[in-house]
Amino acid sequence: MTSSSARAEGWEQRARSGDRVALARLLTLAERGGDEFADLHPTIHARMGHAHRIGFTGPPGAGKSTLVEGYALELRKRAESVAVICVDPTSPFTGGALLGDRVRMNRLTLDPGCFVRSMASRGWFGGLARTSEDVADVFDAVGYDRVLIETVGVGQSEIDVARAADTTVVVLVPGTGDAVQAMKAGLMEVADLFVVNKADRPGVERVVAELEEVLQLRADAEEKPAIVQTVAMNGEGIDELARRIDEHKARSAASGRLATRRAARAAEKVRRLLEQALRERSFAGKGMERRIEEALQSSTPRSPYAVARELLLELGLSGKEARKP
Ligand SMILES: Nc1nc2c(ncn2[C@@H]2O[C@H](COP(=O)(O)OP(=O)(O)OP(=O)(O)O)[C@@H](O)[C@H]2O)c(=O)[nH]1
Ligand SMILES: [Mg+2]
Repeated sequence: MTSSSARAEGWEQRARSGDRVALARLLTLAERGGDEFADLHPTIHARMGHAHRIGFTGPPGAGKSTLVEGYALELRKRAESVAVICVDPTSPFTGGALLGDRVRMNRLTLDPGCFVRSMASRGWFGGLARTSEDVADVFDAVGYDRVLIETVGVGQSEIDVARAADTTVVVLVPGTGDAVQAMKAGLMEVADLFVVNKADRPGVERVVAELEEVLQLRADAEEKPAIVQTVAMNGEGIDELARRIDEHKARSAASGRLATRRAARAAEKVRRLLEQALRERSFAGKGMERRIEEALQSSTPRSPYAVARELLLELGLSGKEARKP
């Protein structure tokens, strides 16, 4: 064992006995990824599987953070430990709630049974899906009962984050065409449960009706998602949300869907790790960008397919001959 992996194993042990500093270090290691985390992961993996992972996604400003905070407080009443992962929408096309209007979950940060981790959504090795899943793995392994993951439902990678949960909650609000927007964004297919938040505002019945209409079209009719109305701001409907989330978990565990979903998640993870590694092995240090330009330079324009074959051949990854030009 290398000294760095011995150190990480030490953090893992201390984190399990409640050391928040050790846990924070472990989370940073998970975010950074790379060999050190890969060395530690079998240890983490062996302790995983207890936590219920719940993804919350929906349009910017829908009240996801308010809802997650309220739900976490509800879980705390039942003495469950709760970890929250907030993926900050730093991408240019999602402003999030109006500046200064965003809820920061302050009511959770002083509770020793809660741990809130905010992650910037860009810049980590392997992307958002990799990072948030590895952070969730850490929380799971060190013994948290529930891991709540908030991402804004704009863009495929953000939606993927929420989808990589055992239960995915899509949060909508009353307002013209919200259900239709959600459908366009691909949120309909990932939802195990819908929340219509801000039910104190007019237009609730209309969103619910729109949702029900759209849900008619879903093929897996027996697993039709429930629709819960909430006013996250004052806690209304949170108890029903909690009940519905538990119901979904119990049903999917009993039917075998939970196991299938977790297995699919593991396969997807291996796929992503392989892709990443292959990309790095093929591209890193070989001046591939320059080679692409060189190969394309010719008096007559060359087919990208032919160029790709030629380069694969150079990399020893293809048996096919490149046909010129
Ligand atoms: N009227 C009303 N306002 C709410 C309700 N829930 C949340 N809000 C308000 O909506 C605003 C945005 O809430 P957030 O919880 O930050 O929303 P969010 O979806 O997490 O926002 P982003 O993370 O920026 O996408 C805040 O001002 C909340 O107080 C609700 O049930 N009713
Ligand atoms: Mg938020």
